[in-house]
Amino acid sequence: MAKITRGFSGRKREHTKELPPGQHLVDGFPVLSAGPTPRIAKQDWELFVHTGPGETKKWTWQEFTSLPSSDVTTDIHCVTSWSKLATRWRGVAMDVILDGVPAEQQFWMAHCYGGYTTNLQLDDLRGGRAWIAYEYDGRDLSPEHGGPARLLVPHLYFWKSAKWIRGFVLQDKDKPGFWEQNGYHLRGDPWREERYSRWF
Ligand SMILES: Nc1nc2c(c(=O)[nH]1)N[C@H]1C(S)=C(S)[C@@H](COP(=O)(O)O)O[C@H]1N2
Ligand SMILES: [Mo]
Repeated sequence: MAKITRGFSGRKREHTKELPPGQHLVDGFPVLSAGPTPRIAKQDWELFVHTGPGETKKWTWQEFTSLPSSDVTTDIHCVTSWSKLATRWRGVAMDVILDGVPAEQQFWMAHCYGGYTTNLQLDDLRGGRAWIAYEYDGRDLSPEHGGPARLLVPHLYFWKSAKWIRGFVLQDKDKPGFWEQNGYHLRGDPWREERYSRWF
């Protein structure tokens, strides 16, 4: 069955491919960083999950890359309105990293090398929809795009996909991260157009 194209614009995909409201496709892969690109050598890289005083899990690069990983092909949507379809990644599912975390531990802050932060709920990090990606398009993730490793949460706007991921800290409630403090939505579902927080 062919898809029905409404109207005739001559522009490809305008009405045939499902994009979230207000989004358009880009060529290439834009780089959006709030500051300079940190360069972290793999031997200095470490990932942590901090749930309380004295309760920190840590992985070195070697330990992290020994965890089971998966290939992910997914669309990504930046709040500045560009989207990219069928991007290819390889990474470790957040289900592996947050294995054993009880459901009550719902609110997390992702922390990055370089200081960027973004808040995420456990329900958005688990269930096979978030990864720590270390390959893009079959190659090591480049520093500009967050290498050695970045968070990938493609069902939320791309600002949630924290580059140069360093770790996760449990929060007692949902608190805004870097962009959220500057007016972006606390959750950021592109299909609901949760771009900005209503308070701003
Ligand atoms: N550490 C860090 N992560 C970040 C950002 C950033 O500035 N610093 N920018 C966010 C934003 S707004 C977007 S759109 C994507 C951009 O990722 P890209 O540069 O790989 O396209 O990274 C997100 N993750
Ligand atoms: Mo963004």
